[in-house]
Amino acid sequence: MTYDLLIGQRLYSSWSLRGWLPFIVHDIPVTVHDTLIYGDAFYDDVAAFGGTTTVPVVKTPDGAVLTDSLSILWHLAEAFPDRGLLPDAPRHRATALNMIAQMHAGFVALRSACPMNLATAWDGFVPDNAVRADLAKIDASFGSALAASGGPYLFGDYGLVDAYYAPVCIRIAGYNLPVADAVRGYVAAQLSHPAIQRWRTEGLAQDKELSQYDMDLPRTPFPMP
Ligand SMILES: N[C@@H](CCC(=O)N[C@@H](CS)C(=O)NCC(=O)O)C(=O)O
Repeated sequence: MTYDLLIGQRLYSSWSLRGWLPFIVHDIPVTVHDTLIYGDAFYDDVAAFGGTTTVPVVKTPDGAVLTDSLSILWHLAEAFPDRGLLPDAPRHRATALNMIAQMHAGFVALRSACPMNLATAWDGFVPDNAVRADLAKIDASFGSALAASGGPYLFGDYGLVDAYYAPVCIRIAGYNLPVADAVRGYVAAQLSHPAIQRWRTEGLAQDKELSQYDMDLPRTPFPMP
């Protein structure tokens, strides 16, 4: 009953992190396989795994191949309905699913201006209006979920929606983005989670820094709690 998961470099691959976290946090057996985004063998590795052109890719124990983080999470929520992957209350469950869909399809300005980078943080990043608009949406949706649940995660315990927004929290910390106090507290909780700590430790041990993710800004140590 073991899954296989193909992922890219841990310091940089935000979608890989989204696919990996649910297995680790919810104790779902998985064998992790590594490839290198920007590496010469990347597309061959993905194709050999049964994927298309991106990571993460999951092979289920019965042989289905899931080629998108959204289908991976969707499948896991169906396959493990009793592990708290989604909130129990139907209204909160619906809101969590909506937040996951918004992340999958949106936050384009934030994603392109602030690539996920766990190797370093950057000093003096100035968000433009489009990034500020994304941050305002985050303040609103995180703020209302945290106010209703009481935290520490969006709907109380760590679930799929937290996994999906973990790279956003890494961006908020790494670019010192202006967010509401409640969101800053949630970012600290995310970065303190043992699975996130493990992901970064494994990334630092594994990766060479990728120049593709360099910013024209002074570096500062990544503010890991
Ligand atoms: N919609 C996809 C996006 C996956 C994605 O863009 N992954 C990046 C790595 S973070 C990738 O594989 N990039 C390689 C490429 O696009 O050539 C998902 O949710 O899984």
